[in-house]
Amino acid sequence: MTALSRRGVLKSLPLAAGAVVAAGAASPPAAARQAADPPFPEPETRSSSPDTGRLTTRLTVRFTDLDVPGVGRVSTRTYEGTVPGPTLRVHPGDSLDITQVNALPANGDATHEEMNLPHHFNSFNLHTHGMHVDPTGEADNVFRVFEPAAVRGTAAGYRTRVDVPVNHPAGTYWYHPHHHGSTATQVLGGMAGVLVVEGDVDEVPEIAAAREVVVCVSELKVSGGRVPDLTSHGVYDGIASTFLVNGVKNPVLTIAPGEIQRWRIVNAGALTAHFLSLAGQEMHQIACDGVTFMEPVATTGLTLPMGGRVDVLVKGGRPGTYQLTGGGPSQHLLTLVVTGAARSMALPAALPGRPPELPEPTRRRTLTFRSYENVFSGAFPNAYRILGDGETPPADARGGRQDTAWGRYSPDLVNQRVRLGEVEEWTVVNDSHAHSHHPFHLHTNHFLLTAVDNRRLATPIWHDTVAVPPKGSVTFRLRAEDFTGRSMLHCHQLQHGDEGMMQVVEYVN
Ligand SMILES: [Cu+2]
Repeated sequence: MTALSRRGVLKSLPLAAGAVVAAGAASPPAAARQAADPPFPEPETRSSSPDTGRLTTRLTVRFTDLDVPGVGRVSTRTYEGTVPGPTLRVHPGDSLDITQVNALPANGDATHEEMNLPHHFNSFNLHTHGMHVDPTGEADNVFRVFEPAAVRGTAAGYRTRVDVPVNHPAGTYWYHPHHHGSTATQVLGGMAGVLVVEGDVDEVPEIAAAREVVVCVSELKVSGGRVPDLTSHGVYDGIASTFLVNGVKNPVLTIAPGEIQRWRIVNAGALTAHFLSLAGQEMHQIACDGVTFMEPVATTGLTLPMGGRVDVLVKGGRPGTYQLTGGGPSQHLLTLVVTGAARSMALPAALPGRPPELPEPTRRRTLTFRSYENVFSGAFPNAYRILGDGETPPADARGGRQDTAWGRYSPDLVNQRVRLGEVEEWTVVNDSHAHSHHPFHLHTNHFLLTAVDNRRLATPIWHDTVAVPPKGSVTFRLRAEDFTGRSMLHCHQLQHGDEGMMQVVEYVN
């Protein structure tokens, strides 16, 4: 096993050792095995102080030379020199206080005229994906721009302060840059990290007894020792994605027969959805997008769109070697080796979940993801748009210009205004051609998915990101709460987002 970051592996040692101890009656063979094999790689962890309830940390972004397994030496933008960045752990009621230093060089493209053409690949900001927190000011505000220190003339960092509400769901979230125009480029270079909110679900005895494993799936686009900037629409077309789990290609994890592990799986990719499968082993989903279910749900496969997370309990079955597969059956993300003395661990019967219920909606809206191909001249010939209520797109977009008003994203334009407390029903339609996936992501509030392609779910599911099937639709209920101000909704195929599939949503009282 080759580590993407030497530092990451060193930091992972105490974690792995702790997991063995926490497992209690680990049999001698299991302990010996842990000592002999390289530990499963985990990102460095930074936790809030139990005394102050504060996680004060620094995330420096710079070009870093990494040895990417199976690819070779790559110069790419990273958080703290690692892919993924450190895992941040907080509790409900805590404060996150992050200082980001932008140690990237000045942007080569000094000016840009059109907001919806990718640009300024060395500017960023910070999004706490999925968290129900303030989207304004110095909090989860994706309208901010963190310029390179070289341009700004000071090495002082940009500060992000996020107060986690005391009733925030405990679960798996993540952070990544969200500067419109450079998000795809930066995430495809590995800028992403896991954010864990610890809480009630972790205290369920069966879950507390289970070894916890972070599975952060990165998607890198590497060519010629670098991750190309998104300077033309097709720049990534000929480059196969490199998928890494915690910075390592197909790392090996061990589990005993009968042992239960709790995996926090994050799709930290920009372009590829995963269809997770762990053939031959039991998998029980306990949370989606950070929100815990009412009870575990046995599953044989899960769709994990870009930006989505699932928490699952995996139960070791017959000894042998198994694969967690992703983009397709041949896409091995992680190797699970079932070995050692059998253990007897139980699944929880009930979970402290959020009930999948909202009252009848009093307002409805429909949004449509639409792509117009070859309508512009230049490096970005396609238009990616979200069309809202009452908007009539041109019958033929051909000949349209970048500055047409239809569905055009502008940070100064509010596309959707949502009143706090009001229950709405939204239908998001994907009318793009058959292979175009558009994951819908809403910032600040979770929504309750009730139907896919007009077929009602037996049990609705809370999401912040959901795959909208090609030529299909999703329907959900939304009740925005607690936070007013301008926020975002967009396609989480991040290249589409950077090319305009993005809207401003304003939460109002
Ligand atoms: Cu899209």
